[in-house]
Amino acid sequence: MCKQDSFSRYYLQNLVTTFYSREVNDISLVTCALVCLSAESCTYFYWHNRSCFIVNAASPGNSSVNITSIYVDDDLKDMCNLDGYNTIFGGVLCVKVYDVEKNWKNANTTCEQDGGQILVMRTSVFYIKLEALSLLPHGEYWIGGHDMAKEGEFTWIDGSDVTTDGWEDGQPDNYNGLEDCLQFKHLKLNDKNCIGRLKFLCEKPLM
Ligand SMILES: [Ca+2]
Ligand SMILES: [Ca+2]
Repeated sequence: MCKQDSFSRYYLQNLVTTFYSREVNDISLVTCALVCLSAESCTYFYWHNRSCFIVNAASPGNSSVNITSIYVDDDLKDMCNLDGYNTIFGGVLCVKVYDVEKNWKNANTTCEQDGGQILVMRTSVFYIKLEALSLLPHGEYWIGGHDMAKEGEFTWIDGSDVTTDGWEDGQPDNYNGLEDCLQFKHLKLNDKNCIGRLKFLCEKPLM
């Protein structure tokens, strides 16, 4: 059995923009899989119309492509089941639901101590929300966005803008002028006072 048979294809629920480290044109799917296997660090690859995009999650490149599916090495997809982290998106990202309640800042510190950060629902990667649903009971959880720098302008902690239609009706409302942190509330986004104590979601890369 050839090793290239060990890749599984995962279909994404949205069209997703991803950065890639290398593009190889005019090769077959099997050759693309072999390129990924022999690459220094290939987290997953995307192949379409004989174009092969090699993605290194630890070192994203500057070029991006819109993808509808990914191929992930089966050997990788369960690697983050350690210490309560679950694989989502075919194992590209590891997510943990922390069942203890902390304020937003301490929640993020806990995630950093795990080698990651409080969960970011990236603009073009809002699919993570969809993927995460199977992990999440309805409830309230801190996630990695805030408007601490400028009132009303929410950013993720990686610096990217929060651009999503996933807000709860009437939110964000900066209630009482005190709400600067983002929570995931019954699967919708809401701004909430950062000193409140909630369960929270952490993410870390597969590496
Ligand atoms: Ca605010
Ligand atoms: Ca609010």
